[in-house]
Amino acid sequence: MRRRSMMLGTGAMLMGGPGAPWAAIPGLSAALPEGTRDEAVLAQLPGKKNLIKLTWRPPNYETPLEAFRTPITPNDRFFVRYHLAVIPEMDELRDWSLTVGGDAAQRSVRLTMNDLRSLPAAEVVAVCQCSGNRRGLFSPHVPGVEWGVGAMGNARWRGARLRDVLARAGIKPGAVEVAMAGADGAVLPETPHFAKSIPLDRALEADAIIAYQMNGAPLPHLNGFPARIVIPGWTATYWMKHVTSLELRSKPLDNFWMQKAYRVPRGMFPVARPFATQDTEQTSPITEIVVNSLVTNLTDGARVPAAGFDVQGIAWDNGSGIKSVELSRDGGESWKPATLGQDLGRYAFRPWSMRVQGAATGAVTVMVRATSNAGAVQPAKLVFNPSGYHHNVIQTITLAAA
Ligand SMILES: Nc1nc2c(c(=O)[nH]1)N[C@H]1C(S)=C(S)[C@@H](COP(=O)(O)O)O[C@H]1N2
Ligand SMILES: [Mo]
Repeated sequence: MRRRSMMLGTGAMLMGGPGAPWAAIPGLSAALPEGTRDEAVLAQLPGKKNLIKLTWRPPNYETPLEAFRTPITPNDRFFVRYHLAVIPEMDELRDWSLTVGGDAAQRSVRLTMNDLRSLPAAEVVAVCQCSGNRRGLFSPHVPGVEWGVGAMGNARWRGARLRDVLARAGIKPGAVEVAMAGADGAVLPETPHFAKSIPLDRALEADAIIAYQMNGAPLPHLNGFPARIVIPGWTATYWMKHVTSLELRSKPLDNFWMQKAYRVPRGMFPVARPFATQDTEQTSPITEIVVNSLVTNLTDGARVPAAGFDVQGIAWDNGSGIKSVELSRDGGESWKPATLGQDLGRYAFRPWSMRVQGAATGAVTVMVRATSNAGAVQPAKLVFNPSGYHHNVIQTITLAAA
């Protein structure tokens, strides 16, 4: 497959019309670094409606708050994140095939899209969330893409099971990881190609898929057309887009993206099942999503009627599912349960809502915290880590009641 740069040039940018100043982007947090706020604009990538542009090359665009009012995030509002700037065009991607091999494979095979579609289809509704979602809200600020709250989305993914695809190649005893690489690449040959690995046992679970559909449609170009990996409950760094190779490995993958990036201090974020082949004494690879929630109908400073108003939002975790969402109006002294909405599956956004009544006029502070079925609860204080991952501190918004 030839590699050439996608033309996200001035033409595409002009389609978005003039940029809006940050204050005009509803829900964009005042806590973001000043430079990020100043430069953030609403813009349209090809095939997308307005997203919040953070960087253009490579494209890093997040979903505006209003698109989270439905528990399924529409394809044309779904965030876009790339590490490297050379993204193949659609006509090149239509020639797609997938090679499956590696030193722990019995043979090397190549699958076309027809092969993939001939395997039994599996479906899962799951949150795709960047490890660095909300990094821009870290205090003190840390380097990296300064995401607000929208480096995530929830979709219904449909595709073939990874284990059925791996079975085509045959798995040798001694296989420990499956490495994945995509069709996008770097401008400079020195830059390490983006490749990631997952533990073999996670790859063999029934919900790990190679998706060719998102919300009933082919994957959008910039969300991984024609096929991407979906590892429900794990952060999106493992959700390889435009996936073109799978490698069964008898040894852990030791590239930059595994050994240096996407790591958290060991023990800081407990997980149900460790990714043991990638642990060091000091750090672990980031894996499972932490429990989190987001208010979607109100933002800091919003005017509300003192007589009564609704607070609505979503909550999600690593797949244990959401047990409860609670609101506090007294700084966290007492909590009242919100009503949970439609359950789209344990890996999905869970909508919730609560009617607040009898607020005094003036400033009303509302805190929201979610608890998972596994018993994890959002922390009162940010769990600081140098790469700015797993931001899930309890959200506090102050409203103006009149
Ligand atoms: N091929 C490829 N896949 C990738 C990436 C990438 O840069 N290239 N980035 C990963 C990261 S870090 C994230 S957060 C998600 C973003 O998925 P999206 O762009 O569909 O929202 O894709 C993942 N898969
Ligand atoms: Mo990410």
